[in-house]
Amino acid sequence: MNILMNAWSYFATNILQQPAWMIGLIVLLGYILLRKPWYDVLGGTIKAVVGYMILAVGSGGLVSNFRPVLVGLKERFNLDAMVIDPYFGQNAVTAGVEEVFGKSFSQVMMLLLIAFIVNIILVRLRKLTKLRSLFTTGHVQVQQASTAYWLILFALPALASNNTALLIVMAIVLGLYWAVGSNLTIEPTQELTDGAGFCLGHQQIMGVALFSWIAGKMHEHDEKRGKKASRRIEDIELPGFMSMFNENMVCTALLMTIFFGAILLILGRDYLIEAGFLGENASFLFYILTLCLNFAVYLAILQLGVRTFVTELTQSFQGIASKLLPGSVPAVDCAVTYGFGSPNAVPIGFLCGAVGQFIAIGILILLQSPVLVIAGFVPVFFDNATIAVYANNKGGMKAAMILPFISGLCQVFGSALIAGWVGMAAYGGYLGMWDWAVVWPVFTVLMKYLSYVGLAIVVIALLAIPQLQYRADKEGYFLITEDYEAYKELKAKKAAK
Ligand code: ASC
Repeated sequence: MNILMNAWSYFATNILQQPAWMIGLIVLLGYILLRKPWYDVLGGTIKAVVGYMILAVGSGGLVSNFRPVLVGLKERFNLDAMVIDPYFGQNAVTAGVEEVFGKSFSQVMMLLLIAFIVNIILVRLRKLTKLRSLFTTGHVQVQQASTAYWLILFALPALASNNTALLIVMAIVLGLYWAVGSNLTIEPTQELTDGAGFCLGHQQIMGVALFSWIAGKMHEHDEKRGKKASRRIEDIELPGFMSMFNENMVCTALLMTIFFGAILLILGRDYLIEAGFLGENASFLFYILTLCLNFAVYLAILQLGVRTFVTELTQSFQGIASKLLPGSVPAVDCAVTYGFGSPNAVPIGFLCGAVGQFIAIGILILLQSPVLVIAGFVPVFFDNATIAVYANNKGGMKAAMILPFISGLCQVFGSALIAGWVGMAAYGGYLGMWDWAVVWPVFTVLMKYLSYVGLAIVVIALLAIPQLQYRADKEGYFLITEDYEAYKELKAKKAAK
């Protein structure tokens, strides 16, 4: 048993929680199953790992540069507020779970393992479950396991006395959420990427499914009225001086300079020097310009990373999909989608989401809410940019603006309500991503008030979702992951009828 635990812990720390190595392992396994020559296996694996590492440089650079700017608002104005951000959320769980529930954080790692196995089993039984996707983003899965651990323990305290039952119940709910949520993103992701063969395994997967659906409906509605508003961002040629916004780097650099420039001005030179952001004699102007243009730099790096590893992942996964987990696709980080669709959807979604979040925070302040929220960079950027990429693809520019704005409102209000209620706000942070601000609070309410009946409702509802998806399109449902070209032909034939 000890050897097994050690092996698991080695695997979890070095591979599962390091998405670059997890993707590397998948590519390695996939190419071996495809019986590729050893040099193709090695070459493909290296490209996949390096590509993912490049992606991580991009997304990590964004997070480490821009998170302190947003969190600075809390310090600068001495606010007693919680930060909505996955890392602050995880810290809150680490700090509080022992004090509040008398449980140690190490259980979260057990939960991660069992929930991961649940995900694999559900996909393996796809004929029955109709589930087709495997989560591969371990760093995100740890954050989710932490939060789920707290929420479920809060909702079903009777389980606390029996560790085995507790972990099994939690792993079923969490593993089901991973499998069902990522499965919901398959159709919009295949459409966005023209069949790249992956879907989303992140923190806004149900949000992406919902908003993609709404964006599609908005598009239908506009088309019926012959409106132009639903054109995609990439199809809009801006006239005159505005045409510079057609170029993604210029667009990102300008929009971010306006947005973060304003926040940096509000923080003020004195604060930035005091907090160690800015040297005593450094130029404030060039500090702002450099920092803000770095946004465009990191986004460019991120897109390069995506281009480097996506083809390897797509090709090698056919090995896994043909031999180990038939008809399945990997569920990957949301940043991967920024290499597809309109690159300008990314800054636009971020800005609209930020406006939503700031308005919601303003309302919390006006209402003298007991829980105040500080926007965290990860939810405000990665959720809303992702939602915009999908919304733009299905519904055009208007959807890519309105839906992230609504998402921003949801993130703040939902997080304030749930984190205040379950007691995480007192530990300074909450995960804050869309699904965890909206979907998981609903799960928690059901389980808290209806106890095991609520738990049963959550599990049955999750199991029912892929069944309903399958019923809606029996012919295309598995075809879309197995043979995307054939799927497109099928769709075209249906549309012609
Ligand atoms: C998260 C998280 C990150 C980012 C990253 C986006 O939820 O924890 O580090 O989003 O995955 O690429």
